[in-house]
Amino acid sequence: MSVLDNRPALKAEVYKVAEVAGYLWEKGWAERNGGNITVNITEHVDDAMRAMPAITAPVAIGATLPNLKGKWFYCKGTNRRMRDLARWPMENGSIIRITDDCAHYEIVADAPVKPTSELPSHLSVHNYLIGKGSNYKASVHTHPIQLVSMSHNPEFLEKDVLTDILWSMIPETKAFCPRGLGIVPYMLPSSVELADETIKAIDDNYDVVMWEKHGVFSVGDDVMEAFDMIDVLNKSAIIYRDACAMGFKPTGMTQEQMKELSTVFNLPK
Ligand code: 2HA
Ligand code: ZN
Repeated sequence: MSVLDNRPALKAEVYKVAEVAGYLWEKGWAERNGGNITVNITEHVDDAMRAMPAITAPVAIGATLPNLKGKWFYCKGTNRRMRDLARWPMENGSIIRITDDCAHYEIVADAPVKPTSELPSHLSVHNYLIGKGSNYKASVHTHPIQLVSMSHNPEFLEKDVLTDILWSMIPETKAFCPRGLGIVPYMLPSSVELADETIKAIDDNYDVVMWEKHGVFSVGDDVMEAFDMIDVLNKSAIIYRDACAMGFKPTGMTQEQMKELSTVFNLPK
């Protein structure tokens, strides 16, 4: 028995996470337990689910997040592997609800799989998104090889330098990641400071944020959207790398060509 049985909409959301987890592993972005995914599934929770007892005692989130009162999330489990989650999402992740004090969560289904170590960042971001009235439901953190490599060059970490390089590699990147790549300087993984800086970057109008020398964090309507933006950015990083490997620095599209793209496709930047 699974909480997903007879709940096709909820099951579809969880299985989208499983599909993306498989892509992350295949791309080499999810070594061991690397990366994490959370999805706000509150819209799929019915009365029978709301009546289900918790299967763990409440656990402190480490922050009070007022907009999460009564909200539910599917979360990848801490120390679990994306490649396992791809096949068995409810054995390597769990469904949690936030308690009424907005400072704790409890696991409701299917098994007591403790959520991701990056829960403070993920839940703080969901709290921020709800507060802003955003439709975004999913957040993805992963370790895309070529993007992370580029974050080891301090020149690329100045505001929008990396965004401009990546956008200029291929028109699709600006079209499908139109807000670019925000930068968060290196901070201890799982820390509240990292969560706070990530929110600042999202508030600065980025949907994808680079965590220097660690990985990226992205938000979107659903987990596929959040994944696709990282994928197009990393594609550009590969093109940049391959041009350099061929012995030249790529010229990139011109500023005029990128401006034209924004005008014709009505892009925000
Ligand atoms: O979940 O990637 O940043 C493992 C990580 C922590
Ligand atoms: Zn990580």
